[in-house]
Formats: sequence, structure tokens, C-alpha cells
Amino acid sequence: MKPAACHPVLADLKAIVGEAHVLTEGDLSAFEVDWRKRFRGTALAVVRPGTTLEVAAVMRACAAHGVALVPQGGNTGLVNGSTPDQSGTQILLNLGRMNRVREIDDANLTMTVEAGCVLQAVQSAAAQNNLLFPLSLGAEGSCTIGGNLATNAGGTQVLRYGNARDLCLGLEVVMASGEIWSGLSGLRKDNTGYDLRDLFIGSEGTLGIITAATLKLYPQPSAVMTAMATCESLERCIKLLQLAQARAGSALTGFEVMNETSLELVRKVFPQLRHPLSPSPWTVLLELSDAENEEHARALFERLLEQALERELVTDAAVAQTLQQSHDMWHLRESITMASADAGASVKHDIALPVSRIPAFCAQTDAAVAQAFPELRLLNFGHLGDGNLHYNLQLNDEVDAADFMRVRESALNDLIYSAVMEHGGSISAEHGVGTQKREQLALRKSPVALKLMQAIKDALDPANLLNPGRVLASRNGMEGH
Ligand code: FAD
Ligand code: 2HG
Ligand code: ZN
Repeated sequence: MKPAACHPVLADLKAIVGEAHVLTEGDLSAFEVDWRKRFRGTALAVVRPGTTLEVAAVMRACAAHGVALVPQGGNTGLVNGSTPDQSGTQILLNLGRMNRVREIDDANLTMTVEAGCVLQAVQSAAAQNNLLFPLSLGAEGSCTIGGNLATNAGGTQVLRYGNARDLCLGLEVVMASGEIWSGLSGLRKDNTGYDLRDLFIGSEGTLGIITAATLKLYPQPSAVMTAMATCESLERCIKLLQLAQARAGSALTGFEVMNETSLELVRKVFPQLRHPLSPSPWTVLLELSDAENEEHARALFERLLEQALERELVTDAAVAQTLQQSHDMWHLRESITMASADAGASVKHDIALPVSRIPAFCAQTDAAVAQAFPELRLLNFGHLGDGNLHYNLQLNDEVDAADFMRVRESALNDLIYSAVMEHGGSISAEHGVGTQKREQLALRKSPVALKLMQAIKDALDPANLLNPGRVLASRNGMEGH
């Protein structure tokens, strides 16, 4: 039993959600350890509510006892936002039991789902109605829609459909007071005052607990085709992107890049995966979605790649001929994060830059990192079409990871984030801030922006009970690690 297992809030919580859904004993590591296994917290209890009313009652009980609460969906976040700190005083509120699809309105092209619905289940529910919910990311088998909205997740379809924020029309949120804001509107237009929905999206559990969402759906495209191409330089990848956008317009639904070091690691860790093209400095994965038919999409792809070859933008290209080949191509791209985790420690930077500045940023930063940190390997990959790179540095086996993180990580982050700011970028394109980028955010965001953010936090969560120490530093000593 945990030392704090007799805390008076626990009796209240058991009365609200039932004893079976207040976990204090046994192996709680699936909830208490983050996906990357970098942070191990200790919760006062893991609480698993089944309804919005239960969430509201849990929140009120925590508020009455002055107990802080960490909302959690699938625990796939990459910035240490979804696990408790080490104090043993925080309630871990896991939304996983709230996984019902409440409504699908095919005429309005919307669906309303509970926050704990796994993203893949949301996609499947839409597909069963011959509709598309386009949000798509490597963690879709375990991340939840609540977590996706709380982090404003991006993924591989942003180019065409936008990120999680663009795919959400309404929210239901439990406030720090325990009140419920019922904003589950399916309206595409509503100008009645401040946009409360957008306040909660991307707030990483620090302003309210998302319990349900109304999401935008789209007609299923008749054909989706995938291709891979190799390029000698990032400049050529960008020229290929411009060509693809000019030729395919909104039919271009994905444009991902991978440097050779990323794919080399995938080859090493997952030798069974098929690579359609030979190693090259850069490999691009393109996806076209077509409203007409497969022949149309294939012809468009073939013309596009022929032109790219003629203009020497690409050195080689392959269009997937079967669904299996298409899955194999995506599998390579989606395996980089797993391969990196398998190979050991890394320092991640999920940065955004104007696409036009990416070559200059990389030329400058690659050289500076290679000089100052010769022991690191650069895995540079990501959503080039969105100007979002995963500029990750993999530690090699000879480096003591704990030592590196303690002594050198912040100098590495400073180097990279200074260059990001110099080139007009952002230190987080999609994973968010959590505790991992909290200090950097305080350095890089304008004082006015930080003051506004703090004012919003103070207004919505005056006692600092919701995910304290995430995004913004705590002002009452409650820290998140
Ligand atoms: P969690 O990890 O449980 O939580 C994330 C944050 O949201 C925490 O701050 C938590 O407190 C808060 N939160 C969770 N649920 C709620 C709720 N109901 N109400 C309020 N706050 C809540 N991200 C991308 O953007 N694009 C990608 O392509 C991408 N790919 C990934 C691939 C892999 C293999 C992995 C492991 C992660 C990836 N991620 C990606 C990162 C991650 O942000 C997403 O997986 C996802 O959005 C997190 O959802 P989750 O349910 O796991 O949230
Ligand atoms: C992706 O695009 C995810 O695959 C994860 O955002 C990136 O591993 C990473 O840093
Ligand atoms: Zn990503």
C-alpha cells in the first residue's frame, strides 16, 4: 500500500467512481511512467471515472481537499504532461473508461465522442459510416481523442485537413471548479463571443478536463495512393513539395521526409521491414487522395514523379501498387519513433519553421550540433509539408544517457531553439510543452504572451489544481517534476 493511501480524499473518490476504479496498489507503471520511460511519477491514486458527472464530482472532491489532478488519456505524450510528479500527492485521472461514441450525424458531417475514445476507434466508427475522420498519427492505436485535443496533435494529414484544433467543432469540459461547460456544438459558424473551445484545445490539461468532443468528418476519398522518392538534398525535397502542391493541389494529403540516419536506424532495429528504394540522403513519402478513382490518382502521381525525375529533383521513385505496399511505406515512416526508443536515449525537438527557412536552418544547425556534440546522431524527419521537423538527436551507446541529460541536454536545447527563433520558428509544432519545454517556453515567448497565458490559467484554475507545473511554472510550489 502507498504511504498516502489513507488520504481522506480517497474515501470520497471511491464513493464517486466505485472502489474498483480507484487504484492505489499493484503495478501502476502503465499510468505513472511516461511513454519514453524518462519520467517515473507516483500518484496518490489512479482514478478512472466512467461519466462526465463522475469527472465533475471527482474534480469537486479534489478541490475541496486541495488535491491536484493530472488528466491522462493514452499516455503517449512525449513532453512529460500526462504522468504525476514524484510527490505522491497528485491524483492521476485516467479517462480511458469514457470511450463511447455518443452520436454520428452524417448529414452534418460530425460525430460526438467521449474523451477516452482511442483515435483508431474514432477513425473506425467514421469509416463504418463511410466517412473519414482524418487525424492520423503513429500512436493512433493507443492515444485518445481527449489527449489529441489537449495537445492539439498534428500527424500526417495536416497538409490537407489541419491539426486536431481544425477538426474539432465543440467540447464538453469539466472546469477546476467542478462545473461542466457543455459546448458540444456541431456548428461551423458561431461568433457569439470569445472562443472557449480554442482555449482548451492545446492547453495540455492545465485549464480543464475535456470529457467529450464534437468532431468534423469528411467524405471518404475514393482512392488514396502512396509513393516514395529519394532526393539528394533538403532543397530538392522542398522543390518536390512545391511541384506536388502545384500539380495536385488539395489532393496532396501527405508529404513526409526522412533523413538517411533515421531510415538506417529503422533498418537496424526492424530488419524485417521492406524498403522500396536504395539509401539516399533524403527519402520523401507522398500521399495523394482522390475523389474520383484510383486510375486518376495513379496517373497524377506518375506524371508528377516523371517531371520530378526530369528536373532532377528526385533520384528514384516508386508508387505503391497495392494496399500492402502502401502500408509498408507508411510503416517505415511510423517506425522511426519506435526504432529510436529501442536504440536508447534521444533528445527530441519537434520544431516548426517557415518551409522556406528550413534549408538555411538545417545547414547552420547541423554544422553547429556536429561541432559541439560529435557524439550525437541527427535523426531529422517529419512533416515537411507543414514546416514541422522532428530534429532529434540520438545518443550513441558510449554516452551515459543520465549524465548527458543532466550536464549537456540544456546546452543542446539552447543551441537548437536559439536557431529556431532566429529563423522565425516555434519550439513546439505538435507535441506541446509539458515540463520538457517549460523553461524554454518562458525564455522564448514574449513577456506579454506569457502574462496573458498566466492570467488565463489564474482565472480558470485559481488554486492551480489542474496539471500544475505543466506549460507554465507553478506559483504555489506545486511542480510537475
Ligand atoms: P496523454 O499522453 O495521456 O496526455 C497528453 C497531454 O494531454 C497531457 O498533458 C494530459 O494531461 C493531457 N490530457 C490527456 N487527456 C486529457 C483530457 N481528456 N482532458 C484534458 N487534458 C488531457 N503527436 C503529434 O502531434 N503528431 C504525431 O504524429 C505524433 N506521433 C506520435 C507517435 C508516437 C509513436 C508517440 C508515442 C506519440 C506521438 N505523438 C504525436 C505525441 C502525442 O501527443 C500524441 O500521441 C497524442 O496526442 C497524445 O494523446 P494521449 O491520449 O496519449 O494523451
Ligand atoms: C511523428 O511524427 C511523431 O512520428 C513522433 O510526432 C516524432 O519521435 C518523434 O519525435
Ligand atoms: Zn510528428
